[in-house]
Amino acid sequence: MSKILIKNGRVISTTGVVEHDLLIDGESIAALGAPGYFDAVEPTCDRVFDAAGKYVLPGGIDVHTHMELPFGGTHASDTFSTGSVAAAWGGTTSIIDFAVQRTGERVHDGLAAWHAKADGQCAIDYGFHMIIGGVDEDSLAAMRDLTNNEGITSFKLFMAYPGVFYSDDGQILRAMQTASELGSMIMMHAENGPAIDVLVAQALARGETDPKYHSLTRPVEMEEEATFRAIMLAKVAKAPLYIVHMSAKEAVEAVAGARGRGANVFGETCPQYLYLSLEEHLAKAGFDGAAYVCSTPLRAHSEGHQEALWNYLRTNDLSVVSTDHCPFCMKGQKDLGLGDFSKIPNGIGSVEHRMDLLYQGVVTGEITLERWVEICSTTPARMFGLYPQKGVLLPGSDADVVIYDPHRSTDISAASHHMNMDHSAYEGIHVDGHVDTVISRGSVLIENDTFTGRVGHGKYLKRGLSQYLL
Ligand code: DUC
Ligand code: ZN
Ligand code: ZN
Repeated sequence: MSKILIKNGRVISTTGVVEHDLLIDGESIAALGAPGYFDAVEPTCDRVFDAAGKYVLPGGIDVHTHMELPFGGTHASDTFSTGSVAAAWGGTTSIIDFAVQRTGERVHDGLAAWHAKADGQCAIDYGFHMIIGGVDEDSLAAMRDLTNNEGITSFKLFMAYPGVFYSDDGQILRAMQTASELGSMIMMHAENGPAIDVLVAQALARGETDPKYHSLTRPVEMEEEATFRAIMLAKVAKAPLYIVHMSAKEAVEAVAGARGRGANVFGETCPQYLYLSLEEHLAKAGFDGAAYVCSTPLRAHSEGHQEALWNYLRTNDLSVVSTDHCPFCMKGQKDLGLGDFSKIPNGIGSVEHRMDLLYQGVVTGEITLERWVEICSTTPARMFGLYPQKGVLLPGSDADVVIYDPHRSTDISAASHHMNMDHSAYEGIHVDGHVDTVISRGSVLIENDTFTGRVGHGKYLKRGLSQYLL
């Protein structure tokens, strides 16, 4: 059992920033104390990190990743191994990935396949949500078993992608009723898929094939309408509802309205919706915009979505920032959609950059340090039943710790990132701040710009019910 002392740092929690030293014993946090409090035990420590001038925060938790997801005629290009190492580089010490039940498949078979992919392959701890791709008696029974026995307490449903993951309103209601009975969380991809499919076919018939039509055929109204419908169905079923990857301000307005009425409705957004846009990225000349095809789509900057999303992050109508990490290479994957935007695999990879990109919100005054930690670590832990094991630096919590250096900077580039992608959606972006040291359950994963961790270190996280309900 090794002992680690982190001294002279500024420890960030949701409630403030304090100068505290932190003692790690084995895999857990042993104690926090005023600067110098652990001087007497320092000689007995195996490692001592001087965090003077740096921040000390709970490891990031990215609750929305898709490692190796079969999608769009190919597979997301990060394995659990490459993706979890990349996450560690970026200060993320836990992920919750989406295990998949495809239409026609049994939930338990889909789950077993996901365990087989991840087992022994992760550098950081990981849990699963379950995508329910076919709501029927079998899958509803499986929801009960997963919640009660497997530590999977959240289920994603799709109002989009007919023929792939889509559920109709009746199926959604039934799954929500089951979630209500169990206390589990419904996660919703809220876009009106059948209507979008009509708009896509019409655009293609007009010869509109460039990547930008991906967004133009998924207008704001399709996200807004589906979000509102999901909220109404959840109200009828009395189920908690978490809307994933929100990009349209009008849709978040619907979440804010429901929250104002006291409903257990929560919103998540992703860095791409805070920083990237239809005009500047998706509409790039030629096929370059394909890099930015994801769903929900990037929105028009001129419509004010980015400003509104930052504001909703401050008001907690958006409670979590995840990445929806779903990487595809340009060559051999995104190029499946050359000449037909609807065949471009949907997804952006950024599991490595979430903590840095959100820290930019602190630098630019959009959010406080406390809010940074809250939306990237503490709320994700509470929302998905991992608190206080994760998401907080308290005695007894897992020693998942990031030392963050606000005096260094990071240049994001495919040439230096660790994700298995031949491009970066954030190529050339310069961010203030740099992940200095990353510790996962007392093991040092990153220090001195070197990965010192181990694939296989990461453990499966059996989660409890949400601790975030109103
Ligand atoms: N959206 C994406 O962009 N990729 C994967 C699935 C999804 O809903
Ligand atoms: Zn989705
Ligand atoms: Zn997703």
